[in-house]
Amino acid sequence: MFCIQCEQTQNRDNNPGCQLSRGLCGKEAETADLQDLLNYILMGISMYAHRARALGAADADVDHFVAPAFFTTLTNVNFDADRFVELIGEAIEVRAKARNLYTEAAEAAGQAAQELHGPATWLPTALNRQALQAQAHIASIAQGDTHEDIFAMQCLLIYGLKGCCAYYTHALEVGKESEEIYAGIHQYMDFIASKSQELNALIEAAMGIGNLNLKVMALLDEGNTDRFGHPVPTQVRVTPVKGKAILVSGHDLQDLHELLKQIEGKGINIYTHGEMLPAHGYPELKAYSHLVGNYGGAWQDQQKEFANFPGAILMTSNCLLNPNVGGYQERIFTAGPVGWNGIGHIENRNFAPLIEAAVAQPGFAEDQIEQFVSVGFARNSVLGAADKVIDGVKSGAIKHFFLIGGCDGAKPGRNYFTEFAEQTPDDTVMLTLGCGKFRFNKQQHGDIGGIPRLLDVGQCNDAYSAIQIAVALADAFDCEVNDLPLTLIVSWFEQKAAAVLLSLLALGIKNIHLGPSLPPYLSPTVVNFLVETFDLKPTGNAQQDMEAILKAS
Ligand code: SF4
Ligand code: SF3
Repeated sequence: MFCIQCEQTQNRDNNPGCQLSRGLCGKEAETADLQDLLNYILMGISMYAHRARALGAADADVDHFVAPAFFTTLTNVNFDADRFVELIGEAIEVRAKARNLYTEAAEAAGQAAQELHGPATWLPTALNRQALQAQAHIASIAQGDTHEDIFAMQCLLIYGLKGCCAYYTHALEVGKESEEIYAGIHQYMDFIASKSQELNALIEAAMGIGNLNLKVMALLDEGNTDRFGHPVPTQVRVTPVKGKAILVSGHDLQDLHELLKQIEGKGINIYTHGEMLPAHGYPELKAYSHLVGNYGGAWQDQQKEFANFPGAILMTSNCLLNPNVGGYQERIFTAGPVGWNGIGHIENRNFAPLIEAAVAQPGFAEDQIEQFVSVGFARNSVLGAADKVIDGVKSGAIKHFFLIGGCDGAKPGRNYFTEFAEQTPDDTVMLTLGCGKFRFNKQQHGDIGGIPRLLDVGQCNDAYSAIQIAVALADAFDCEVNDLPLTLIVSWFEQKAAAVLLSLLALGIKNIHLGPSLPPYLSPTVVNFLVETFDLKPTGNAQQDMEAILKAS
């Protein structure tokens, strides 16, 4: 096992990477190895699909397979070794289809098909856990003695593309797909498989993945808003009400919608958890009266919070932790890309087992005192109040904007983000998104002339919405985004955040403060490049950073 994809990766004697019997996230070495093999074969699929597309040939089965399969290997998504054996078997079949597609397209074009190797041809000796694990070394990212800068860039590409594929999977779930995105995914998978040693080509590909991810997030935004309407400012109850209950976590709004429909009239209340909180702002979702509130905070606290939740739980995407620790393994269910060995998995959005588990639980015995947080400040509602915001800036009532958001995690250094939010002066506005917001979204931040000082833009993918807000403000002030009184304070944890970071960099956004630490796979040279080219800053001390930002603005 060697896995270095997330912020909490182990670090022994300055040697980063989880490489013992289990990663810090709970992923067993065997599962990590099987994930490497799956990723390897996915690259093989794309090697053929990319070449076939250049000859005008595409196949829906091939295209549809890669992104959702890649998603299963993100941090805190799927821990089920058997599921990866199945996926590897399916991937081998899809690769054969992609190979035929390419061979036939080359033949039709009167060309000789290229002989491809490595991920394009590798086959296991047998399709079982033991045989696969014995051969997994060929697919390890740590394989070979790659120079540290090349290794850093290869990691950035793989993890950025993983995040992008995860968002694309969400877009597919809300009925959006795009030829351009399929082509881009295959192109960059193929590029990664080529193991380029050219630093400039690798940097160019990183920016390409950033741009691709921007288009994916735009597509997902379109899918969510077409289906559920544009989010509107909404007060969300964060204390329980009496009755049977289901908790829905993760990012998949379609899962929540289906469940809301299936549960109608059954007397069960639904609560959102973690990244599902922004769902309350969507008109088509908030219309359901049994979507009663939000429960708990960010993903890292789930073992305690789920243990105390007196109902059933649905995990629609990342971030899942070991459900056996809190003793709620009988009443938690996974869906879509998520999995844990022995935990019930919902197939085809048939939520009957989840509903049954909720009915068997006691539910909340009584109403607790009402408390609320606000959501629904995505691009449409913020830009609807743009005149007010622009006047606020012109009159000097709003001195600065901060975007404080991204992924949360368990490390103590993450207090930085809590402290930073607490120290924002009263004449500044905070935009937030991702699960990092739970560090400060229940505090009272007040308002500036009716504009709330904390505006919850949405999930991490709603970085797209935040970018649109920034671009519109820049237009209004006839300047560049980098010239706005705006500072981005980004917390990263997993690969979706890597994709968002690449998108921000590809847009040329400078002066991003990134923490709580820099990605462990980056080499000093690559970090220097990012610092010099993009003015990227590692987060330091909240008070000192705040002083420096306000002094410079
Ligand atoms: Fe380690 Fe993170 Fe990989 Fe889990 S996902 S094995 S914690 S690096
Ligand atoms: Fe959080 Fe996992 Fe990333 Fe979507 S739920 S921001 S960490």
